[in-house]
Amino acid sequence: MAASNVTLLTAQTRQAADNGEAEGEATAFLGLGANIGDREASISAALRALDETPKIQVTQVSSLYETAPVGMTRQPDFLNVVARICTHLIPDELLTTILHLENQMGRVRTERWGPRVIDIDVLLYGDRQISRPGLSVPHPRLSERAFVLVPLAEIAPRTRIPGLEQTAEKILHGLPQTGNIRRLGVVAWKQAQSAHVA
Ligand code: GSY
Repeated sequence: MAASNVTLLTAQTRQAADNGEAEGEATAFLGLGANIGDREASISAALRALDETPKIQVTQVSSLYETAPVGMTRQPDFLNVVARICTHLIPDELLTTILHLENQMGRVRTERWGPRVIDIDVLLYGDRQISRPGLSVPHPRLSERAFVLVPLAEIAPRTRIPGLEQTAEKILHGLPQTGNIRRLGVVAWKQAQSAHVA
């Protein structure tokens, strides 16, 4: 990680301590998506990079799903997964780490809803509700997005979504339609560089 990012993380930790925010262990869920280049390799590489990051451990990953694009529909289909992580990073540090990783992997934020090499969203951070510029948790569109809810309900069906007070599974079942979502299999992200669907 670049020195400037380390400095930023240290400052965020100090600010959190000043705010009385404990630096404990939290379970968080991240949504990962890719729709340019070798989509599966990007998702595998991102999972590995997250797991290799100090204070983050990837503890569970959903199946890999191929999903029709939502938002800007004239773009290639996405591959999506949801990962459960155990982290000692506070939410702002987690966000900084994710933005840094996205940049390292070549994500260029041009169009808001446009195609991307990798996209990583913080879906849930424990039972926290956070709403400030740059960081909204739970993810504000989580309850509308089958490409998030299908993999989330696969690995954490009984997880309650703070603010909605319903489980991921219940919200998924309430969606009018789950759209075009195809389960491809398991991502072999822990294995070396050549990831493949098992
Ligand atoms: O917010 C994540 C990026 N994204 C996706 C995505 O990951 N999957 C699908 N199917 N559609 C999407 N639209 C956007 S924006």
